[in-house]
Amino acid sequence: DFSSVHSKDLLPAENGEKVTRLFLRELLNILLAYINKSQNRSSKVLDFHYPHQLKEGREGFSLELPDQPENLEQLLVDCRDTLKYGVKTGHPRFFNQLSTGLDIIGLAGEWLTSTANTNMFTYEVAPVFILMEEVILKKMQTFIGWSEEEGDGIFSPGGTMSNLYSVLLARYHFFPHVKTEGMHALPRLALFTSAHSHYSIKKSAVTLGIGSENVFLVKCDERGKMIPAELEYSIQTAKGKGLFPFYVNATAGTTVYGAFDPISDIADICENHGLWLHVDGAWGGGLLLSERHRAKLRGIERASSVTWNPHKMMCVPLQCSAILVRKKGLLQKCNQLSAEYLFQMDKHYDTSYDTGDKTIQCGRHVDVFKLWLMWKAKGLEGFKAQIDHCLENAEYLHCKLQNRKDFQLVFQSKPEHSNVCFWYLPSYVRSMPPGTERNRELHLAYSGVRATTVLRRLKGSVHVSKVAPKIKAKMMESGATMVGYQPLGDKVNFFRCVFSNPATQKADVDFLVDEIARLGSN
Ligand code: ABU
Repeated sequence: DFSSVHSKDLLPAENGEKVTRLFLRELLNILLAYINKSQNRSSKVLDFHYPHQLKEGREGFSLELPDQPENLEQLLVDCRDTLKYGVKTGHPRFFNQLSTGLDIIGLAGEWLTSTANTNMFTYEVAPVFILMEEVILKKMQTFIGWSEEEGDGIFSPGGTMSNLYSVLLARYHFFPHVKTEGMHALPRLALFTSAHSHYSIKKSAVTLGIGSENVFLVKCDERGKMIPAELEYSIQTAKGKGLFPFYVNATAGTTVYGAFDPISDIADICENHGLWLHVDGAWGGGLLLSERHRAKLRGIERASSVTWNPHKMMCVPLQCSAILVRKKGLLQKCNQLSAEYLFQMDKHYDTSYDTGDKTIQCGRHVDVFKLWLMWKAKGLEGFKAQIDHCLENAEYLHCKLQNRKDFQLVFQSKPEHSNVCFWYLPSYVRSMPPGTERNRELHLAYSGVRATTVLRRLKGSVHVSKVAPKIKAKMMESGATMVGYQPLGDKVNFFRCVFSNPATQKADVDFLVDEIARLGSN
């Protein structure tokens, strides 16, 4: 019972060791119970509450901040509640995000990292972690295919930030004086990325003062891959308008379709025009570790920079994202400001290990240790096996949906990554023969256009409008599974199932399909 104990009684309080141990053990019990529940298929993925319900503190869970210290018993209750109302992203039936799963070694790594509570800016305060980062980044560069003499990088707070680094570096590479003179000294820059690429490329242009209108969204084929001829056309168009093309992003594993842009063909175009080629492999980079799948990234070794998020396909606990740069020294030159209080040049060790000045941050979380520890625990073989397993699950779902009359795949071809995109078919759509008329009805049912007409025709069926959002709402309220949906281009809302959790088995895939069908037909 911790009801008469407060945080002031914990270490560094005198004689605080025993109560500290007891408190942390109790917390550990809470976390272990949560971990067990996360892996237990009979427990829910989430216990959904609307924001006002959580804010009201209806079930005794208060978000309000007190003036007086609360006792440790209350803090343990708060910890339990925080987990209770959260989403179990490690549950084998959580398919909602690209980053899922709960790796126990990764978790141990994160605990150690928090306990060490150090900062990644200098060797002085993070000697072991800095060296681990060097080892891991080198390993990743080897899988990209850069030579021994090439390669640099840094862990950053997520794929969007890693992509931001790529645009920043490309701009600096062509216009080093931007660092001192700013954007006014530059021509109007243009960058190119596919219509299916992640919005972070456009956000980078916004953040860096390049402007969203100067981002050219290159057309994709039906499968979501950038069409090289369209890239060439976009570059010519930009030049014709007097813009200065400097950067192309090729995506290895698009967020929704999981498509891989043809990197080699794009690299040829970049070479011809002298452009920086970035590969956003935030999602697909992990496939480099798999013998079965790495050919999908053919040509990546020709990139000037690569984003790779081990917190996605490699199941490393959030966050763990790397920006890898082919040209050594560029990160440092681009970002270095040599703050004298931190990066003293007269230190008694090799100050190139004070990697913090390569970054646009000052303080930097240790993201590398959990990955390093997981690599030790699994070896390359372990990562390969888990990645192959996730893609097998996607193939299984794809194959299963091909044989179901109540589902329609968004594209028929086999998944390239672990994304499977599909519609659930309302019964009246299902009964129609495939073709234009059926597609039109599907569109109406999902988009909610003419909902009342459809409603009259269907006499109150749930499928009258916006099918996916309605199924998703019911799914979250029942809490047994979670999968995302979105529209894309001319495609009305469809489900996107992604697999990155090695704990997911075929029976979980069966469960998801049956659950969507159950919720859709009720
Ligand atoms: N940064 C992309 C993450 C998107 C997703 O998890 O669906």
